[in-house]
Amino acid sequence: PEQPPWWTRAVVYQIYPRSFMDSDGDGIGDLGGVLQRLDHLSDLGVDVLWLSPVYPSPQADNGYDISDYQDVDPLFGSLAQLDELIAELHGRGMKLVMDLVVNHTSDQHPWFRESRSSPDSPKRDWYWWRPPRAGLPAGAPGAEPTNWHSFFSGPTWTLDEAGGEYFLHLFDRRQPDLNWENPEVRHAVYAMMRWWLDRGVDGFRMDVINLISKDVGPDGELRDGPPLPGLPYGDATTSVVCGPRSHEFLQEMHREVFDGRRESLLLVGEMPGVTVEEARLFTDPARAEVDMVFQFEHVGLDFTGSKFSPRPLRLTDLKASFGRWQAGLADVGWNSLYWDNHDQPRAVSRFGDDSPRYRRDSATCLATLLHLHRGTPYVYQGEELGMANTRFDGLDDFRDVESLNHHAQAVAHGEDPDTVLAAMRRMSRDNARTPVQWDAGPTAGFTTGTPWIAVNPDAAEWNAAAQRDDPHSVLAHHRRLVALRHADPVVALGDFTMLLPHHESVYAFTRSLDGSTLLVVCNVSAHEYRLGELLPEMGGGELVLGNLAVEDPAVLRPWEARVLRVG
Ligand code: ISL
Repeated sequence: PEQPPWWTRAVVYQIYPRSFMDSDGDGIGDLGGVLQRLDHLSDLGVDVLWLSPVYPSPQADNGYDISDYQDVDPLFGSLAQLDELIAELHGRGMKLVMDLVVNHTSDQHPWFRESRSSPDSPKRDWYWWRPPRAGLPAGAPGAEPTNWHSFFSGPTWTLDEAGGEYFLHLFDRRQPDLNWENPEVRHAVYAMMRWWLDRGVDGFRMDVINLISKDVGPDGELRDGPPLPGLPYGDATTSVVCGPRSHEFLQEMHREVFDGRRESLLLVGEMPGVTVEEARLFTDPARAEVDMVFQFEHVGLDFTGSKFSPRPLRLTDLKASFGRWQAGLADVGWNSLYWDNHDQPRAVSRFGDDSPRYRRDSATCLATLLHLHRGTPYVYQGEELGMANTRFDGLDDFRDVESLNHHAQAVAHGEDPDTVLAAMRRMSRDNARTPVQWDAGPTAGFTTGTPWIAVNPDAAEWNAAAQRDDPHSVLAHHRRLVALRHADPVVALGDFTMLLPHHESVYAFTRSLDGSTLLVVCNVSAHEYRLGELLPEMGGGELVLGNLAVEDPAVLRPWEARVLRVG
């Protein structure tokens, strides 16, 4: 029988370089810092490093606005250091996955500068240029070519005064969308990707890759989306999420870039709004598109409409969602598993309990729950330390373009500034972007200078140095989870069966392979439960891994998680 792919047994660690480790004292993390901290990754046992963008960039969106795809920004170091990183990782048996941001470039990319220079530019059609809406003068209210609302607030169109036309940007106006309909664009991207693979990188995390195909009519027309309540805009997603040529483009990319070297690579597509049915198609190995996708359903359960309208998560909703994804990709395709990344608030604050009493226990409980699902787990820097949301006193403490744009738009539309700020404190991406807490020093050991965003005030207590040799720490628990996946094929490959789908606090499931079964029981609450009452048929079992010392095997304590061998 065919060997399962290597990444079924792998754990990926994400580095957001700006916030990981600063080696030169400018307050911004860099590749030198990553190179200094590779022992932390080896110690954790992870297999792959996914590095968020380090390419030259004006940093309007912290590097997700790229002005040169084939170099390293001096802010982060040099190409030589990247080569060193590849060699160091390979020497330690780890792989490097680069971020691939090709739905859009920076507005400072030479391609866009040239495209913008004139309607007759040979690169004009590399981006989406459109005249004002029929009958309206350029710049008039509502004259944008479509009514689409940007992911980062405001319209998705900005007028270029000089040329009199609008260009499309699904994100910030400094991130114009590339026109993937144009084969020259696609082949330029493929050539760049081959260049990176030839340099030794082991794959790509493809940023918003399910937005590259826009639903464009035969004459180039783009259509308005359904109105968004309370906003003068319409919903762009119906026209841009998993558009008509998404699969075709990814298959073409596969043929052009990955053929002959696919087995050793990791290809993960980040796909906001993707459904489980679409994900099955994207990750079916026979179709040769990507290995797995990042989906967003489970991180969309604790708000209504916009992420800045938060509400509490119901555990039963989480089970229903994860359960459908586990079932939907059981026989075909593969899941990626994550709580945290650089776009999400910290999981221990969001889904756990970051009060002193339960912070360690809820962080380890959530980690166990996630890592024991079927799929490839992703650990985001600091998650393995139980890093939590930070304190934002006022607007000045925020850095992120999404948060700042949202604040400007919401306040302009008459929302109460205090309410807007309260939602930002809870949901802002900046919660994930505070410096990694290495030690109890004044800047948490992150920099000798002034950090670009304030260190979380809890760093004196919550840091890597304090946890490294403590077997009870969140860090030690993550180490055990990674080791378990490596050691036990049931964790990597076993079938998933959800138990207790309607229980509001206890998350339980089994994983089975070749007659061997693991039972996973996680108490996602501060109440106590009697195991015998919950799962009477599942008595006994040998404890394979747990997050608390078991005092009474019959009692599941607050935030306790157990993995038991029951067959
Ligand atoms: O962050 C989000 C929700 O708060 C998402 O809407 C996010 O913008 C979306 O998932 C796309 O994310 C990716 O592309 C963005 C970039 O800002 C993100 O950091 C990146 O992960 C544009 O490149």
